[in-house]
Amino acid sequence: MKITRIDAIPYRIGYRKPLRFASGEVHAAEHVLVRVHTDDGVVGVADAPPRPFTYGETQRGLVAVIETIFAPQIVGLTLVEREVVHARLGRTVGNPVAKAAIDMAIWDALGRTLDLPVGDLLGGYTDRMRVCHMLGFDTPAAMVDEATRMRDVHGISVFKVKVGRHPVGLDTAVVRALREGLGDDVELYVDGNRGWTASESARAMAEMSDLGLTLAEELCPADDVLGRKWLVGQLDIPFVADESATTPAEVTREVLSGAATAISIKTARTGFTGSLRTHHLCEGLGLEVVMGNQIDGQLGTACTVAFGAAFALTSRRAGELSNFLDMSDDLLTESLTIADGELVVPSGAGIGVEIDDDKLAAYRIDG
Ligand code: MUC
Ligand code: MG
Repeated sequence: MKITRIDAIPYRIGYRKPLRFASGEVHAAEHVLVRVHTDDGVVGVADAPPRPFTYGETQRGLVAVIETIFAPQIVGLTLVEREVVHARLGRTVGNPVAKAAIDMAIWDALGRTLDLPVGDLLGGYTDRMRVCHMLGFDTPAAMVDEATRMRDVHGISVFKVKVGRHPVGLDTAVVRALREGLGDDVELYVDGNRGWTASESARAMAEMSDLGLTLAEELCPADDVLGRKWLVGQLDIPFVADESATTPAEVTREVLSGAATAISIKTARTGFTGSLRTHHLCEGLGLEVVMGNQIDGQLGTACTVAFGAAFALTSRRAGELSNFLDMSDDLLTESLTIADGELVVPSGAGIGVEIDDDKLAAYRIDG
C-alpha cells in the first residue's frame, strides 16, 4: 500500500459547444489526469480540472505543482495515511484542484486495493443521485431548447441557470422563458458567479419572485461583506456559497457572517477528504448542501456522484452531474449514462471507472 509514484498527465478534449458564465468560459477540457501508483502494482486515478478564472490554477501550473511540490511530499506514504497527506498538502494555502486530485486518486487506489467502492468506504448511503443540468449563457430560445433536450433525452428535471450578465434583464428573461417553456414541474435555480452587485442581485431576484426558484448561488461577491449580508437576509430561499466557501474554515466564516445559508461541495476542489470535513460541518450547522460541478468530465463526475451518494445530506438534492455531455469525447472505457434523470454510482472498486489507454494516448498533450 506504499505510494511509489504520482503522474500528472495533461490532456485536451474539445467541447461540442462552449460553456459560458459570469466569471469565464470553457471551450475545451484542458485537464490533468493524476495517477497514484503503489508498490502492489495498484494505480488510482482522478481528474484535475484547472479553473484559472476562479482559483488561478492552470493546466501547466497543475502539472508543475504536482510534480515538483506535492508528489515529493507524498511518495513513500501508505494509502491509509490520508491525514498525513492532508496535513502535508495543507501546508500550501492554494492549489485546491491539484490537492483534491491527489487525494481522490489515493482513495481510488485504496478502494482498488481493498476491492471496495469508495462510496461504500465513505458512507454507503445510496447508489444514485438525481441529476441537475447546468445551463450556460445563451439566448432564451437556445437555453430552453437545451433544457428541453436534457429533459426529453435524459429525463433531467432540475436546472441550474447561469446568470450575472448586464443588463440583468438578459438573464431574468431566460429564467422566465425556461419556466414558461418547461412548466412548473421542473426545478430551477440560479448561479451568478459573482457577476452582479448586491443591489442588482436583489432587483433580479425581485423580478423573478414569481418563478419558483429554489436556490440562489454566488450572485455577488462575498467580499462585498455588508452588501452580501443585506442581500442574503432578504431572500426567502437558501443562498449557496460556492467559490467563496472552499474550505471548512471559509464555510464557517461565510455562514457566521451571514454571507450564505447553503453550501456547494465540489470534489474537484476538496477531494474526498476535504469534502468529508465540509459535509460533517454542514450537517452540524444544519445547512443545505448541493453537490456542485466544476465543469467536470466523466472521471470528475464519477467522483462527485460517489461522494454525493455516500450521505443522506449530499444526496437529498439533485447533483450537478451532466455537463460532461457537452464534451466531444472522454477518457473512460465505459461512458457514464444518465437515464430517467438519475446517475447511478459506478459499481467497481475505487471510483469504479477505468481509463481507456488508447483515448489517453490520443488526447494527452505531453508528447
Ligand atoms: C459553478 O457552479 O460555478 C463555473 C465556474 C466554476 O469554477 O465552476 C462552474 C460552475
Ligand atoms: Mg457556482
